[in-house]
Amino acid sequence: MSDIKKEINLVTGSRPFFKGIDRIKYEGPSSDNILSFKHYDENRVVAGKTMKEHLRFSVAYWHSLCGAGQDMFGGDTKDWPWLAASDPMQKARDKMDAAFELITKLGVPFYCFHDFDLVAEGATVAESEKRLTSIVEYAKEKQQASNVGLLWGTANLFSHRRYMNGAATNPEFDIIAQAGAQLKNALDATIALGGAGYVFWGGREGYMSLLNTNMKREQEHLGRFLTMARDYARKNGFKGCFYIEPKPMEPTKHQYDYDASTVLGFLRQYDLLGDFKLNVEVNHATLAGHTFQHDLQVAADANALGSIDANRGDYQNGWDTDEFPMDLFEVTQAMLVILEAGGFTTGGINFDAKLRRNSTEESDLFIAHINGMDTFARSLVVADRILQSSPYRQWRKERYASFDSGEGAKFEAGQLSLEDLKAIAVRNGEITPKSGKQELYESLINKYL
Ligand code: XUL
Ligand code: CO
Repeated sequence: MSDIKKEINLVTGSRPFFKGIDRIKYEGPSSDNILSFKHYDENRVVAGKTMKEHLRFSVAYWHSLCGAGQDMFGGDTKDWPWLAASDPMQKARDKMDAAFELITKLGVPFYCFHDFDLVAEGATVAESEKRLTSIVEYAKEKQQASNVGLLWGTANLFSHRRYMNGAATNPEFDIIAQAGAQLKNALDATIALGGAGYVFWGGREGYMSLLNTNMKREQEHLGRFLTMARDYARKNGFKGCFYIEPKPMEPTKHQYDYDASTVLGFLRQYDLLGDFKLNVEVNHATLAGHTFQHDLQVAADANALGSIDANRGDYQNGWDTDEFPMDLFEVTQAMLVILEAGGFTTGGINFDAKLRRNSTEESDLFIAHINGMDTFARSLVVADRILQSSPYRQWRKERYASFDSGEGAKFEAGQLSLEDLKAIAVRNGEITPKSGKQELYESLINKYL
């Protein structure tokens, strides 16, 4: 038996869910095998690291294992066999068998979950905790056998009806306490599984109408809640990174974590920047009216680019469609920012993306991930070549050359007054501005793609 087959049997047991699909291998761009990588060669070295080390891919439990096609207009469309059991613990184990089979066959090094993706919430805090503790033990065995790690954990503080007015920002204290209990257990699970990170996405941390909302008080409560989480986790040995995942709207009308810039202001205000970075999601940035690369750059400039949720919005829709990424132009521009920022340390690329409702075969899950991984791998290579061999950085540097010496340098150093600027302007007379040459930069990306 090959090593890869042994590894898979160890992880999935004797009952594979993805029959007929073997470990996905790199076969190169000329291969016609749909179930192979054309660009992602995990051992290929780019800019001093392997692709696997650079990209740190992760499968999102909620979309790929729990989602079965339900939307606002209709029920499930996918008959995933791992969701068939009626007993909650059996279902949780089946789901985890399927998860680790999918993850190891894809050769993805990480996964991410919400607490109740792993196992259904119980009727009481105690029952939920018991279920979670039990499935975490199972996950530990799976991680050890497969060498797959937890990129980050999180708590689902937005689905249950008790959170309809928010979790940490709920106007009722008793609901904040419920959220705290859930947060504590999710942190315990993340710590037990050696999570490299812990995410807060404020699904309902926001408001629908200002008429019934004390925004200042709610945001102070959020600051308190995050501080308590940080203190608890650090006290209990969590060495990973906390992330906030910005999103401007949906499900609430106004979310407090609107975009990267808003979140950075919040983290500064509550003195949390030492422990928190950002988990930037493509489709959230675009919902905020930005490009993905814009929010990445805002985070990077504050030394807070932690991790990303990879997906793609629909150019015509105004909501969060969470499609698998495949836009090379967009992802290449993102990889330029990520590489220039020094790449990921604790973070990685989590596929927070779902199959379309009418993609119903098990193999579709593989095809979607393979194409997403190939898109990032190709963009990594292109971005690295642009940075290493093209005049890109030099052009951008030269655009600001007037600040490198003389009066421009004095301005940057704070050595000029407004009166000085006036004297310089009078001396110079009218100036002919230089071309921004946007199209030239765009053509460079096309050349290297
Ligand atoms: C929702 C979203 C979440 C977070 C984790 O838009 O992106 O799945 O990533 O709660
Ligand atoms: Co996300």
